[in-house]
Amino acid sequence: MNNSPRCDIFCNVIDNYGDVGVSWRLARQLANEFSCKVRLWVDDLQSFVKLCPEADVKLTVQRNRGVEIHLWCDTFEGVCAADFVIEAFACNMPDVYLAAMAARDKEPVWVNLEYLSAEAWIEGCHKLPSPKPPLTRYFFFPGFTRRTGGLLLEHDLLARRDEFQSDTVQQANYWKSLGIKTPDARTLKISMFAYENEALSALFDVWVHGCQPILCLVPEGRILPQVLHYFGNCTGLSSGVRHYLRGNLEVVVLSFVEQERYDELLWACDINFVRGEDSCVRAQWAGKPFVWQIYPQHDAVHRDKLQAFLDLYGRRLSLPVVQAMHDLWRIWNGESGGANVESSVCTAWLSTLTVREEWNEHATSWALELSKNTLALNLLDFFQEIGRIRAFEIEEQ
Ligand code: TRH
Repeated sequence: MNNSPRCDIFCNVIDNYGDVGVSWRLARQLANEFSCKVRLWVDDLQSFVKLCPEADVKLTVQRNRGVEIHLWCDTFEGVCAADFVIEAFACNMPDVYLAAMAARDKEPVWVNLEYLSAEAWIEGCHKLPSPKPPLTRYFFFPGFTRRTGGLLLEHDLLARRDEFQSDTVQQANYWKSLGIKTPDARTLKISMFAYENEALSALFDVWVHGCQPILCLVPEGRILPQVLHYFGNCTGLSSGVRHYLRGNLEVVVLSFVEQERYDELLWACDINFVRGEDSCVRAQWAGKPFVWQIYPQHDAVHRDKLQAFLDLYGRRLSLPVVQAMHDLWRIWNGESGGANVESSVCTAWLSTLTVREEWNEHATSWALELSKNTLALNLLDFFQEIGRIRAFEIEEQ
């Protein structure tokens, strides 16, 4: 892109990996696909290094994948503000930096990149200005419809996904890299990236006693203690791979991998359990059925968000698929409505298996449709749009 802007992205890590995950993905894309000079200011390098293991937690400034990564510390003395400033998730920009923005001859374009939601109201708030004299900040909402900012998608991701999914050699190499022999065709492959979850042991019970072999791949993380507890806290080590077997269920624990490699796990599995924001989007790009554990919020607003997504995603699905999906997702999000979790999980899971073919087809077309509206491109278009409006206003004066 000609005249690519210099971009600063600010990220305050609250907990988990979603905030830094989105910021890092966006930073890489702006730098590598649009030739922007990008600085990512992040206040927690310990979390960052999980996604980018080559990074060094001791360095306050470093370069990786074409991005300049800065530890966001208290002093911003002498800093020059960029042309395009992206504040991730209303993270409260430092005063010194705001002063540097105000001191520029040409006011930077400043957006607050919001959390992802499928709720209808975001269409009305997307791109709205919020004056912060002498500056103006704009709300920018990622989303699933054309009237929102869209989703983060690398230009070649779907092509790489298709190549992987149609190439048995790549898949065999992938399983080998995990230290696992290629699962046979009968085995249902499931990835499970999740928070603590009350329904886990009931779901595992169904899988243990089911008639189809299940390989469940669990990246290290918050659900792991529950998984280990289910298997009696034994070490489960065999040839360097942590795996557990009971009945028809085999669980393999995976190390947390760098961000670019997580996609392969989603592509290789038949059903993906994901959580938060970024992994949920990646599961949609994988074009496979998925089960979303939404990030729980104190005031329970996440329930409306979950429902809004279910409504949107389910619009073109037949009633049995919608029903199966709703039931399973609700249980997985702690909303079994007081019903016995064991029996509801069992019913919901069996229904899911019967509708899998239609869900699979929908997941593929859904990904294709979403791919027409991408966040990084929309952000850059918005940068240009504001530039044009401001130039026009100056001419008019
Ligand atoms: O970590 P999360 O639970 O993040 C959450 C949400 O984003 C939530 O909206 C936010 O408010 C909260 O944090 C503070 O889930 P998420 O969003 O899926 O982020 C996980 C990131 O980790 C994602 O970028 C994918 C990446 N990842 C890897 O890089 N390697 C791995 O092995 C795995 C399992 C994930």
